[in-house]
This record gives sequence, structure tokens and C-alpha cells, in this order.
Amino acid sequence: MSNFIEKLRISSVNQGVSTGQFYIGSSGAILPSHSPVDGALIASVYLADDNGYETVVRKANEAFLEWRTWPAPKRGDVVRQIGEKLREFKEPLGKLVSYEMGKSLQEGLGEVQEMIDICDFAVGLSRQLYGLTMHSERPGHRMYEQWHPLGITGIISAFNFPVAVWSWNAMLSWVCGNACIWKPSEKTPLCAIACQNLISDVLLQNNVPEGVSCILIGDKYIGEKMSNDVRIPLISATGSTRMGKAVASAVASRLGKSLLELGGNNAIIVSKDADIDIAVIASVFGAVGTAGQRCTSSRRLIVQEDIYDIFKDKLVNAYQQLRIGDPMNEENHVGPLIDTDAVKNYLAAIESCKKEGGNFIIEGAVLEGIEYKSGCYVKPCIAEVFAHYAIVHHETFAPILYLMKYKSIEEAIAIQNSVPQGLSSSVMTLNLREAELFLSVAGSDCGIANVNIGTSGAEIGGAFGGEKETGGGRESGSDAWKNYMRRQTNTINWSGTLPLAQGITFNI
Ligand code: UN1
Repeated sequence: MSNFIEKLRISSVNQGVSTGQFYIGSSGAILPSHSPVDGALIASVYLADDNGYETVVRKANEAFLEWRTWPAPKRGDVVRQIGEKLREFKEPLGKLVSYEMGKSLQEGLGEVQEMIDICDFAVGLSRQLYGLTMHSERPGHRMYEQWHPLGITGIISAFNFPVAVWSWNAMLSWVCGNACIWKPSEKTPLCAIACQNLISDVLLQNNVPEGVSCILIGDKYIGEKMSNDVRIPLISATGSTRMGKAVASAVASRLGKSLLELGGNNAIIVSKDADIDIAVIASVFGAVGTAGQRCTSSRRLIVQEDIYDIFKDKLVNAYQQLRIGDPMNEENHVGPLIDTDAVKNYLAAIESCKKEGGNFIIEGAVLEGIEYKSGCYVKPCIAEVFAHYAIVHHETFAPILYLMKYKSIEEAIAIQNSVPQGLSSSVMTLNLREAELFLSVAGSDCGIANVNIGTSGAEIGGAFGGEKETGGGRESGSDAWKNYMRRQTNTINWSGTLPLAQGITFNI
């Protein structure tokens, strides 16, 4: 077994454990994790069964009751130490992310860097969980609000960011005083086990109550149990819109809270006033980075007709330079898709696009040969389309880029907003009026709107998420911490009388 896997204490069969102390439960069923890089079996994990589920929820709840009484800055200090641990293990963890998920090593390391960054952010936040004070309308009264933790946060994460998205949720949720139960994607369970192994040392050294950090490895069944469980007041889910709708309706039916980060169908508008070279690099990285498997991946390029041909030539030229292969080899730009089902979806989308009349200026293909033996490597492709094609309104998690023309910036914005998803968007322009229009109320309808930056690669300091079918949630930076807490309004009467609000008198 490779050195980085040993360093992360992954054995051939692993259990999801909480703080390294108690057994989470297995139905005897074992889930193997194969690398999309070379098809090899990396290791296996036990799936949680019903007993394991119950143990975890009970332990997490017990842990919460103690953890919530720790001063927030003390909880922040634990998160600070987790950040230190991640710095120490950035390389092996980044390699595992790359090997189990298939993204490039640089992107794997970048993902661990996002974890480190959110730890730093959460540490500062642990001293800033501010509530407002208000002026009471009554004399001798004080009114203010404070924020309390919710209880257990259930985190359902996707394969494409197997560690970072969990950390955005968990680090904030912990400083807020909650316990977390993580259900990682069943496509990347080892990344979750590795995180748990790394942080369990820190949790033990700090006598953090057992159960503050739990993992449940499982499929849809576990996700459904969590969504229906009244003991889990908040479910934060990342993944497809289909999954998000199921989670949202289950959680809403018990009046729980959900925090959703679902599909994107992100566009870049390339104006005739763009810096074309910047626009080309941003488009290529946005479309082929992580093999088109980010929810922020660029899927649509809306290009002004005057520069369409020049831009298209440069884009095609850039695509011809792309090297596809082992993502752990830094010479390569594009790694594999997550699995062969994803390859099928890629092929089906190409087929649909062709049927609708799409013109492929860079053809797609599944790569064959010894280097590509996992069967998960595909060629990033580009199709010229019209904006109304059904396939263009659909998120395919693969490196397929749709290219279309526009005349006016208003038309470009209308095209950009015409899809059901609303995560990320950008305009490439040096024209101030266009840029400001794009950012204005009449501009992009997405949660993220950028100027002269592509659609992917958001920093953790901003609130991350989007509108419409993207689910409306906001994670990581800004005031996203409020999702993990409940607001309590307190009014204290220190006067010698009992004046009632709204001037009501009540004499006995
Ligand atoms: C995701 O794809 O679910 O903005 C998250 C980005 C990354 C996060 C993507 N910071 O591309």
C-alpha cells in the first residue's frame, strides 16, 4: 500500500469511528473503494447498520449536551489544532483526495488548503458569534439577542469535494457548539475515514466529548434516515438537485432546517470588451478543472458575436494542448471521471446534444489504452449550440462545454439566467457599464457573480451557494455560521415596575 495511505492510517477494511473510541456499526456489508485513476481497490469500509446509526445519534446528542457548555473560544482552539494537523498532513491527504476522487494532485492539495482556511476562519469566528442589542421601548429594560447551537448537524457530502465541503460545515458547526454526523459520499469513503483518523488525535488530546465528530458510511438509506430524524435539527446536503429535493421535503415535513448546495449550470459571458487571453484561461480551467465535476464548473460560454471567431480559435487551440491522464502526475491537466456511470452520463449528454443539432468543434471520446484502464478517462469537448437546447439547461457532471453567441449584453444576461440552476456566473469585460449591469439587480440571478474571474474556485471567506435549483443555501464564509445556530431574543426588566409593551395597561 502506498506511503500516503499508510500515513493516514487507512487499513484494508475500515470502520467509521467517532473520536477513535467506539464502534459505529456495520451490517457486515463491506463497501470497496476503487480508484478511478487506475481502477485499483484502495481499501474497503464497513457500512453502518441500524444499530450503528442509533449509537451514533445517541452519542452525538450526549456529546452535544457537554460540548455546548464549552466557551466558544475554547471550541475554537480545538479547531485551531485541527487546522495545524491538516497543515502537517496536507500532502498525504491531498494525495488521497486525488487518488480516491480523481482530481489533479494540485486540486487535491488545494482542497486541503480550503480545509485549513476554513479552520482559520472558524477560529476567528469563535470569538465573534455576535448578537445585536436593541433599544427597548420600555424604561429600565434591556433587550438583546444571542445565538445558541442547534444540536446535531447532519452533513451529507458529495464525492467531488470529498473533504472540503464537510470541513466548511463541520468547523463552523463545531465552534457554534454543535455535534456533527457526517455521511460522506459512498464513492469517497476513505477520504472521510482519513479525516476522522487525523482529527481524532486532536479531539482525544483535548478531552472533547466522544461523539462530537461522527461518521456514518452508507448509501441513500442512511441519508433518508438522517433527513427524517427529528433528533437532527439541521441537515446540510451537497449533491444533485434530485437528492436535494428529497432531503428538503423530508426535512421540511418535520419542520427541520436544511442547508442545500445543489446543481449548478454556470456560464461565462465573454464580451467584445474582454481581455481575451484571460477569458480563454478562465474558461478552460472552469470547464476542464476537476474534469468538469465541480458544482461551479463552467458549462456554458456565451460569447459576443464580434469576437466569437477569434475567441473560438483560441479556445480550440487551448483544448488541443490539454493532457489527459493520471491526475497525480503534475504534467497532466485532466484526470478521470469518478466512475463508469459518470462516463455513461457524459456519452448520453453528447448524444442528446448531437440530436438537438449541437456542432462539436472538439469531439468527445472515452480514452482507451493501458494508461486509461480504469475506463473513466474522457476527452473534454466543446459543442456549438443554441441556448434553448434542452441539454444546455441540464447539469452534466463532465467536461462538456457549450458555446453560444450573443449580440447585446442584455441578451447575454437573459441567456445566462434562462436555466433552472443559479450557482455561479461570470462576465469577462473591461467595460465598466457591462460589469456593473451584470452585478446589478437586472444582472445575474446566481449566488455567485464574478467579473474577470471564472465561475469556479471561490474563496472560503465569501458565502458559498446559489439560488433556484441550486437550493438557496449559503455555506462557509460571511455570516453562514448563523445556519448552525438558533437566535434567541432576550428582554430583561430591571425597573421596579411592569410596563407592558405597546402601551397596554393592566391593573388589578
Ligand atoms: C463544489 O463543487 O461542490 O468554488 C464546491 C469552487 C470550490 C468549491 C466547489 N471552492 O470551485
